[in-house]
Amino acid sequence: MLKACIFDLDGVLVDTAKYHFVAWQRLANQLGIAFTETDNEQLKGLSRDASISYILKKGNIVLSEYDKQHYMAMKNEWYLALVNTMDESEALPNAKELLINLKDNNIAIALGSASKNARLILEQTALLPFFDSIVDGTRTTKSKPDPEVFLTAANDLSVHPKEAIVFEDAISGIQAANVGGFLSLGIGEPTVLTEAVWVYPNLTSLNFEQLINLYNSKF
Ligand code: B16
Ligand code: MG
Repeated sequence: MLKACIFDLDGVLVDTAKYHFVAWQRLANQLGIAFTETDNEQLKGLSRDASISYILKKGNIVLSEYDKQHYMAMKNEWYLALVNTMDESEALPNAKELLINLKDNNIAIALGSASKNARLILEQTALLPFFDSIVDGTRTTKSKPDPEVFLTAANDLSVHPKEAIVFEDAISGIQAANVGGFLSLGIGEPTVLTEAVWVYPNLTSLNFEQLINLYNSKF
């Protein structure tokens, strides 16, 4: 029986990638490294630490751990200034409606995100009250494709992975869901998210009834 839905944040419920892009590009430029939209795509779903490592590698720059932490903190300050301008209108289409619809039908709801800023973003976009569990970058030690983030969420909700659908926009997130034994629903391009059980371009056509039908079709 479908008991829970676990949502990734960036790329599924909100589009914070555009703010990450501005902040990472500012940092990269300061270090004399070019940073394009294509680079930004590569960072989707990666942790902050893995993201700066990608940029430094691109620029052939080696930094001490101290300097790395300093630059990461600087990037995060710039990013947070943008996040603080977010409001309800930045929840992606049908995100709030779907969460309400799932809640009305007693489906438990969790967040499974790599972001250490997840709670603030949910607050800004007024989505926080819908979540029974929030598993973010402050609660995990292993990055996707490790299933830790989703397994922790399932544990919080006292459900078995088989009883939950994971909504993800990143390849690594889909892999994490699959490895953890969840049913994965990709948000994006079927040609990119080839390992997802189902792929939808966004949340707009999804509702409780349809998710139940999709879920039941697998058992
Ligand atoms: P922060 P998700 C991820 O969010 C983003 O996709 C990724 O680009 C970002 O580097 C990561 O969060 C860490 O974010 O710097 O806020 O801790 O897709 O897992 O919700
Ligand atoms: Mg994402």
